[in-house]
Amino acid sequence: MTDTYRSGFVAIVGRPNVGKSTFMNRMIGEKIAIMSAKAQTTRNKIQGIYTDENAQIVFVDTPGIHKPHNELDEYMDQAALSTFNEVDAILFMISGVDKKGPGDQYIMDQLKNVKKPVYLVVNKIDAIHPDDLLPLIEQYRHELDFKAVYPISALEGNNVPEMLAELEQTLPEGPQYYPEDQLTDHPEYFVVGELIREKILELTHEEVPHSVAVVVERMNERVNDKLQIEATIVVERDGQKRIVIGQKGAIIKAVGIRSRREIEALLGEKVNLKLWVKIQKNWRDNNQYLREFGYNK
Ligand code: GDP
Ligand code: K
Ligand code: MG
Repeated sequence: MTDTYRSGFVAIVGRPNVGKSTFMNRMIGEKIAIMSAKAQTTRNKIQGIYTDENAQIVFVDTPGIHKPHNELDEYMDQAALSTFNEVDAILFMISGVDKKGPGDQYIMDQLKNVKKPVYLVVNKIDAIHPDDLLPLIEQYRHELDFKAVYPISALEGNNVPEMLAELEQTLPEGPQYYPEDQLTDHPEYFVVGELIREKILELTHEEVPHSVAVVVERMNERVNDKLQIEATIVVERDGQKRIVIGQKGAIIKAVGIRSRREIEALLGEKVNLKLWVKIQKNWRDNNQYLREFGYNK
């Protein structure tokens, strides 16, 4: 393990059937992929979380990018673009066995306006002739300046570890947003945290960035048949704290009410939810703080 732990959000985009789900399942394992399907935010769906000793990559889906052309196009394009500009990197996946189609082109056209690094991932190389690879890549590369190009096979795994290793190196220094053991042993901690985070994003109208973290601290005691859940919302700046709390606590109260309803539905029992908001400047870099808040690193 290296000194610097890295973490970040990576958007994975591509038209249907290029192999996005296959790729996620290979890296994350079915259990977590299925579980996190419940953990949707309004704009971004967490597809899966990859964690190793050096880095954590949170893969997000971008709903707008898959929409067909209609009167909502402009709005959806804007939503997708704002997502793209919030993540740390974008994987644009194409299929090596298919010609470039309108679906691929549509996505690439949107990516032209994005300032974050875009990687071209050519999937299904197990099924193509090597001579066909370069001409295909050129069709994309002459239109967009990719940070790197990775030919992979999501199905068989070729080049996937190499791609991950390079991707990790481009991520910023940061904590394990999601504790690895809780993901596997206590998925409900993670799902509950994500539900709360989703409500924050919903109610703050995108003013609070993805760096907001929700740490579920306790969730095992029952008082009067109500499960006691305590969670801390961690933000980096005073302004973000004010937004999350809202006028006379209106936002945090609404976050609590909406979250509790969904958590009760999810867990099938009555819940008493307590929320705190804490500011930790540059908390992503502060290891002492992360230990206090239950992160592993
Ligand atoms: P998605 O719609 O982008 O999520 O694509 P899927 O992951 O559902 O994959 C679509 C189809 O492509 C499925 O039949 C997969 O088995 C197949 N597929 C995905 N990755 C690969 C690959 O690396 N090689 C080959 N030969 N087929 C693949
Ligand atoms: K599919
Ligand atoms: Mg899929």
